[in-house]
Amino acid sequence: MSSLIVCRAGVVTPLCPAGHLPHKGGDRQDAGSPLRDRSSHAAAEVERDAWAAPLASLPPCGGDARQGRGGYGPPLGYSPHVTAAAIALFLASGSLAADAGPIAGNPLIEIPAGPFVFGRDDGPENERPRRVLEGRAFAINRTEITNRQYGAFVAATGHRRAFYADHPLLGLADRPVVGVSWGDADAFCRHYGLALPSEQQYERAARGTEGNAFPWGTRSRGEARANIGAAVCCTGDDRDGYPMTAPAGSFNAGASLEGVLNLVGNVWEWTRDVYAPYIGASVAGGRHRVLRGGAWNSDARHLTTTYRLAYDPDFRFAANGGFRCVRSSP
Ligand SMILES: [Ca+2]
Ligand SMILES: [Ca+2]
Repeated sequence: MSSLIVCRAGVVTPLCPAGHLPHKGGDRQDAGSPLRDRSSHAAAEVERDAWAAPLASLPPCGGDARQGRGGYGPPLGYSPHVTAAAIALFLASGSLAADAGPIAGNPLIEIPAGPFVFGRDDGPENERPRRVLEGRAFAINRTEITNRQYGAFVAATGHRRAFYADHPLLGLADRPVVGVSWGDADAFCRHYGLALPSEQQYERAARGTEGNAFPWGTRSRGEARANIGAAVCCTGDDRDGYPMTAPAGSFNAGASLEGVLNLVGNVWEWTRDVYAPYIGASVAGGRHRVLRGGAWNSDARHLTTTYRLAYDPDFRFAANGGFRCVRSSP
């Protein structure tokens, strides 16, 4: 029997059997929750940002794939920019500081050591303060982990499948995997000898060294730079060509300084960090993990390199949350 997931105020949509509802109050009141000590208005804003939100546009789970494809069709502008062959050529040319890494089709991009800006003073309270940190070198997947890559992991390990593996659009091989808990994502990365990125690693990869607001620089997005949602949270918007997830290799125009894709937009990405304010509060008892970067149904407030979304690590029914992995220096 299906349960109901509240999308946003006044919108209730039947979706899938779900053991959890995101952001429903009590379970977010631990020491690590951003709702603590915030105004009710701020809390309501976070409530609406639940990344299970856009479900009014989803067909029923497990529906007929052909019927679903026919109903949605390839989004206009569907044109994956990067193929495996293109990546191989790129790597062979030596023009990209990367190696093929352990995940087929998803090279690891080298991020050099050095100072970088972390946090900011001109945004939400939980993004403060702005600091300059000395970063260690690491390498990060060029793209979000795709359904094809997650499926190979499932086949090799017997790990449970992604919740939307059979979805006619979200489950396409080249799209970022969604419907994975923090534990699923962590298990994937560990299987390949990698880890989920820390918040600091995410910001260094996404902001460059100068603390840019976006992977492509300081100016707000253009439609060619990221897969984003409507102006008002929380629905998809196909003006960028994609009403839901886009191929993980798309939006080259939005690449980071080192060439990492979709660090803002497409799907939120799990980090390994437990949510806590950067300063001034104990982390004892915190259990929510931080997601970064916004998604295909996010509005502009969440599509930055600094927005921090604390989330239930056990929730695996969201249609717009995925991840990528990093290899840290020893
Ligand atoms: Ca879009
Ligand atoms: Ca992303």
